[in-house]
Order: sequence, then C-alpha cells, then structure tokens
Amino acid sequence: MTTLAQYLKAQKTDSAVSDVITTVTEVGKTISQLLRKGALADILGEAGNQNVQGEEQKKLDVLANDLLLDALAQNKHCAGVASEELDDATPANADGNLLVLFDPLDGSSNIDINMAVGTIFSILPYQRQGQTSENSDFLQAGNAQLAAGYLLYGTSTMLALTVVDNVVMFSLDPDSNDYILVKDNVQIDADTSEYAINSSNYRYWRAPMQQYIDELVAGDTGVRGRDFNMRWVAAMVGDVHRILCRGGLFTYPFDTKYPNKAGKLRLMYEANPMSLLIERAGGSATDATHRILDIAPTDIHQRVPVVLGSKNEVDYVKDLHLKHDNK
Ligand code: AFP
Repeated sequence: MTTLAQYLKAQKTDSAVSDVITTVTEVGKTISQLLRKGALADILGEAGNQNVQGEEQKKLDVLANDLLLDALAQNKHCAGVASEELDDATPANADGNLLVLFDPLDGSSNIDINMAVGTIFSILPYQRQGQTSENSDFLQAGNAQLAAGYLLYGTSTMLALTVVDNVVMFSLDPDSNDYILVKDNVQIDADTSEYAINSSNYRYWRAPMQQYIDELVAGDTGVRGRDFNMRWVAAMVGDVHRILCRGGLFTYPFDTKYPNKAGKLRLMYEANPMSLLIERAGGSATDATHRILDIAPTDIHQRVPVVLGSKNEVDYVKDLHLKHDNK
C-alpha cells in the first residue's frame, strides 16, 4: 500500500510542490467530512441564511473556498492564491515560489441533491519571489503548470494527480484517513463510444458542434456507423473522472447563450488543470481547434470552450470545426 506522502517522496517531487499538494489534500479531507455530514452539519442552503440556532449559515462552496484560502495563505511556499470564487487573487507569502489556483467546489449545484462535487487545483511557478503577487502573475499558459489535480467527493473520495509525466489516483481510506494509491499511470483509450454534453444548449452551438452531435445521435444509422452513449454528471470533475476511468469525450462548447462569454468553463480553474491530467493520460484537450494548454490567458477568470478526452474523438471534433471554418 502506498500513501500519498510515500508516493510524493518516491517520485522525488519538489518539496515545495509536495508541501502545497499536502495542504490542498488535507483541506480536502475536511471538505469531504463536511459533505458527508450534509444537512446535519447545517451547511446546506444559501450563504447569508441563518440556521436553526439563528447562526449565520455558510454555503459549502463558500466554506470550502475559505478553508483552502486560509490553509494555503499559511503555506510558506505559496506566494499567491486565486479562486474561482473570488474576483482577485490573494497575495500570500512573498518569499514563496508557487502560485495556487483552485475551484473549491466544482458542480456546487449538485450539493443540494447529494450528488458528486469536487475540488480542482493547479500549481504554477512564481517568477517574482520577494515581491507581492498580483493577478498578472497568474497569467501563465496551462503548459507552465507544475502540478494539477482534483478531489472528487463521490461515493468515495478520490484524488487524481499529475506531478511528473503521468496521472495517478488515490482513494481516501475512511479508516486510516490516508490517501492510498489505487491507480498508477492512468491511460485513456484513443477511441470511445461515450460522450458528455448539455444538449439543451443545442440551438446555441456552432454548426460543426451541432453536426457532431447529430452524427452521434444518429448512431449506427448515420455516418459514424455505430451507437454512442451519453452521460452528464453536471460537475466537470465527475465527467473528467469517468473519462480517466473508462475513456469518453467531454465538451462544454462555444455557445451564444450568453454572447459575452466564450464558453461556460474557466480556463485557469477548470480547463487548464483538467487538460494537463487528460493529456498526461494520453488524451487530448482543445477549445475545438486549439490546444487548451497553449492558450495565453489575459484574465484570471476568462472562459473557454472545452472539448477533451479520448484522442481520436477530440481530433474528429477538431476536423469538423476546421473543415467548417476553412469552407
Ligand atoms: P457549478 O459549479 O456552478 O455548479 O457549475 C459546474 C460547471 O461549471 C461544470 O462543472 C459542469 O460541467 C457545468 O457547469 C454544468 O453545466 P450545466 O449547468 O449546463 O449542466
């Protein structure tokens, strides 16, 4: 049995990166416990409401955000923290050499229906050691990430992580409260017959995405010549986990539902860390035409269309878009 601490040591992980991963995953244990208590912990409901004792209630995504922020601010290696929940990044220890970004509870609308949610994190190098970090320090392409991962709070709590060149998974053992390695060198098949998309947005998609989904729905009666299956967790962390476990394609494509947003998902808190995991597991991650990890960010909260998963299927979507755009 290999624990997370033993794994990080065996991989000779940079000690600062290892320490930050430990901080995030320790907070993950607390978030996992709070989720298990559910309504009993008085944590459900909207932030700002009062609980039965008349105390101020904190919604769990706010609580998760605060727990991560507080713990990381105390980590001496962490020069700054950016959260999907906060407008601006928070400077931490100027002497630190790392920046940490997180989505504290991805899929938070799933909490109220007792479904899977997760914490996604990304670690970047900090270039201006000794000076106070600013939002602009975080504007690095995803390929600069030193490590990335997520905690999935599902029927069990799992950690997916990449620190070197492969992806590993740990399961949180409720008895020992340790993360135990359960999958080494996770690999995604290049081909798949499973996809994930919120089809209710069909009328807002671009023509090549509509064509792609039409082809999948037509199954063995259409040009693909075989049937496809659809799954949607409504938490990216759950859909990506399924893809790392058994392949598939996940997309939240460009749509015109909200014309000022390029897509729903955030580049720095969702798309970049998930893309690093997916690529290191042999899959692909694009915005439909370009590699996500190459995108130079201009805003810490920018949104991006996402098409990721089994390589051949992601390439198929890319070809449809390129053919359409070059017409
Ligand atoms: P929330 O964190 O606001 O619940 O959003 C989750 C998410 O950003 C992503 O994790 C899901 O894939 C996607 O939204 C689900 O979107 P739909 O509401 O369109 O199903």
